[in-house]
Amino acid sequence: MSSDLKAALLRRCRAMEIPLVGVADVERWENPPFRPWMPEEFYPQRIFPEARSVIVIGLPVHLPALESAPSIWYRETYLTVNALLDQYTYRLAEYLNEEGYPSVFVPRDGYGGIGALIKKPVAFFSHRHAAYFAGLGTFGVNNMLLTPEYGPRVRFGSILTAAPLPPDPVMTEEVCNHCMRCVEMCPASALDREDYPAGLTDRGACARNSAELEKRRLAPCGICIKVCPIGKDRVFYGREDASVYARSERRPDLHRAWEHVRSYGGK
Ligand code: B12
Repeated sequence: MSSDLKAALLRRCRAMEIPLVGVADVERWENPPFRPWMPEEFYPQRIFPEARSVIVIGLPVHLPALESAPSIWYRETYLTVNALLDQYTYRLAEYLNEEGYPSVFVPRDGYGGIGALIKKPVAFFSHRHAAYFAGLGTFGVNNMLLTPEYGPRVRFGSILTAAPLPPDPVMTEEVCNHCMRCVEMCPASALDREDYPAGLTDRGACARNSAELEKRRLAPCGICIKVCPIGKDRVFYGREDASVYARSERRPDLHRAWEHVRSYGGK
């Protein structure tokens, strides 16, 4: 196990303003934490047989931009975070390659447009399961990985590496508080009240809603992550009261701002 390499990697991440980083060893996929579990073909060591560890990074989605969703502001934020995830994970993989450990980055999404998802709503590798094993959070009713720092308002990217790095502990305390705001406010009624993975997203309904928004260049939807009350980002931005999305009288100033943003930039 190389603790020095891990320390050097964490220093690099800090220098790149990456707030969340975790490491999982690939054996964790062999011991499913819940059922149903994914087929073995999705395990990192099946995709890249040299893999010994998976490094997962998380970049936050800024809550005030997301709050205007669906909007061009959130869409552009999402695209920017995606581009950074790909670039950072590529660069970290290259660093590990230079250090002599064969490594690859996995693109943050891995599908060719919403049409591909409507046909087959799964990607070849799951970043949120990797983030779970890397100790970054636990699954919420909205099917997302919730982190104490940003709730579900964080996007993940992963690096599969031959480097045997010391893994981080898996988080045991549940982060979701089962408030059900995500279920109640989903515009596609795609979520149910059961915990993940018993209550899986109705992927078809979610993807079709996204396809409609895409026609107006306003995808993704983002509502199930904006209404989640969990996350220190809420305190940071002064948004502790997550009831404001359903009750405009609580923050008319914010509702006016969101209406303004939404009325520009879409088709
Ligand atoms: C496909 C996809 C979608 C699809 C389908 C969602 C889905 N599959 O649940 C759509 C378009 C609907 C979607 C929507 C959203 N997504 Co999305 N999406 C993905 C993507 C590209 C792949 C997900 C995937 O395939 N997972 C793999 C399988 C293993 O997971 P699973 O589907 O839950 O499977 C379980 C069970 O089905 C069971 N199982 C039983 N039998 C079988 C059989 C097979 C073949 C499989 C695979 C599994 C299986 O095993 C699994 C383990 O429990 C990932 C990026 C990535 N590559 O990871 C982002 C990702 C999951 N999305 C993300 C986000 C944020 C969203 C949205 C909020 C939209 C947005 N960006 O604003 C919404 C939220 C929807 C919701 N509440 O669920 C983030 C999540 C971040 C987080 N904090 O958790 C990700 C990780 C992107 C990223 N790089 O950060 N998404």
